[in-house]
Amino acid sequence: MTSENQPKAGHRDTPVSTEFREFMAAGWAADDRPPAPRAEVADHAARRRAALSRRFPGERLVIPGGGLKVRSNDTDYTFRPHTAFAHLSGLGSAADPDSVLVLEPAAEGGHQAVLYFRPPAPRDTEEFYTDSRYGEFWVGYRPTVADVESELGLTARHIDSLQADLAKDEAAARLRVVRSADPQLAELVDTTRTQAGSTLTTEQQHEADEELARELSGMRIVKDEWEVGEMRKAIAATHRGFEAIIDTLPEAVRKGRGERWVEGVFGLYARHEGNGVGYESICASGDHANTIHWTRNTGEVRAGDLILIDAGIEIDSLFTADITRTLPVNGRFTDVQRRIYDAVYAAQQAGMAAVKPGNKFSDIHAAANEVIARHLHEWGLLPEGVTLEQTLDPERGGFHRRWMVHGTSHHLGMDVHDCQLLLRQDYLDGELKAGMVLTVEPGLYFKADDLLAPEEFRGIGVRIEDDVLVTEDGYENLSAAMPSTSDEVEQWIARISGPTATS
Ligand SMILES: [Mn+2]
Repeated sequence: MTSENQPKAGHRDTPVSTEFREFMAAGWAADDRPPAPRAEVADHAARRRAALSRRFPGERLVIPGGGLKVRSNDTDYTFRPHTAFAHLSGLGSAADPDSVLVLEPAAEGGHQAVLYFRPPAPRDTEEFYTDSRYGEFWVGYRPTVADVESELGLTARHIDSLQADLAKDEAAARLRVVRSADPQLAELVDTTRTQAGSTLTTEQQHEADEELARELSGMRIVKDEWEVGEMRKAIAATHRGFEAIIDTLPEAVRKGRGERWVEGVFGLYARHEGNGVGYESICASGDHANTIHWTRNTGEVRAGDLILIDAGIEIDSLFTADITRTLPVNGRFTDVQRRIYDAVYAAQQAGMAAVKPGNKFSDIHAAANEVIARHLHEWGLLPEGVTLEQTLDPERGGFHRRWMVHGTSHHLGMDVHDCQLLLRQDYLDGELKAGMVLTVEPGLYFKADDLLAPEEFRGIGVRIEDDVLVTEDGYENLSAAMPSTSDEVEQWIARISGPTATS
């Protein structure tokens, strides 16, 4: 509802004559476009709303899409709606800023969905040609109330009626809002329910809001068939992006600042095939691979190094892939690089084998970590006298974590770290169920200045990450089409770059 205010600069305002106003308002062809057709996602979104409705009977639920954030002065960051809003409305990358979905408790039980937004101003208004944030003259086509209603199969209203609608009847005291999606609207909800005589303390009200946010985050944990299909599309697009990277590696080496070149090429595919990247791409060559969140991507890409690329394309429904491949820049692993790579691959296979209904989410990490620890033990890297059992016991050891500090898995969907608000009992300690999508992404990281690592290991970092669907009897690796053994990776690069590669 409430985009950040842009600071007003008066130095370019021009006086507007009445004659000009009249001139601008006239002479536009009538808008005779038919309303937008019903979107494929509409039925899915309706089903999601029905599930939420059953969970909060009689309560008015406010799910804001969020507003524009100022980048500087009168320019904004690219808008991306809050994921809960996108999930329940069905609006993906086309969502307008300052939209709010309200689930209105219905007299006969259940809820009615109302989408509040700002429809385009008619052409005889000043907003049409003076408002650089919303005017169609500036920002292009925007949907009408009729468009939204026919596309999404819900009721749509002008955002100006939201405040009064939130305050009407006794449900005004039983409001819940997703606070983080729109802090200003959250304040309005606070005032509204207090004035309506809510008997809850502020703290209890905020707890109720948190419960709603957690429910919205958690209800996405099992993906239906349509959602899995969207995941497949995101992964296929990401696959093509990775192949474009492989194709451009020689150029990345030649041009200098090659990590940025790689980031840019992937970003080109992300924007062309989808809405954009699902998160900032990590393009980390050589020792940068050992910086887990290396998104600066300012480094060189050198022949002889490995380049770790952790990137995913978010398609227009906002589902995103999250894939990591670690590639030898010149097409061939050295013996040492291969030794480390194969250890990570073995750990990933062990992690995947633990993906089946009934197992706990944390079993994946335990299985992968056991393989990581075993290799480190065999290589003699653990402290003198520490056994494998000891390092795997978190109370007495955990030494192997020096070289594998992160978790092995996270849920994946419309958010790269999906379902993040779930409590530990439902996430880490939760049971795997068919329809969940998660990553399996162990790694080994030997920093260039790590004096406890063998000299030949220093500066080598490897992670392999795939996106996995839990099935009735195990798992399906949704990104299996992207080569991942060391031999397959070499063949993949040779196939794309040709026999001369980049050496
Ligand atoms: Mn990941």
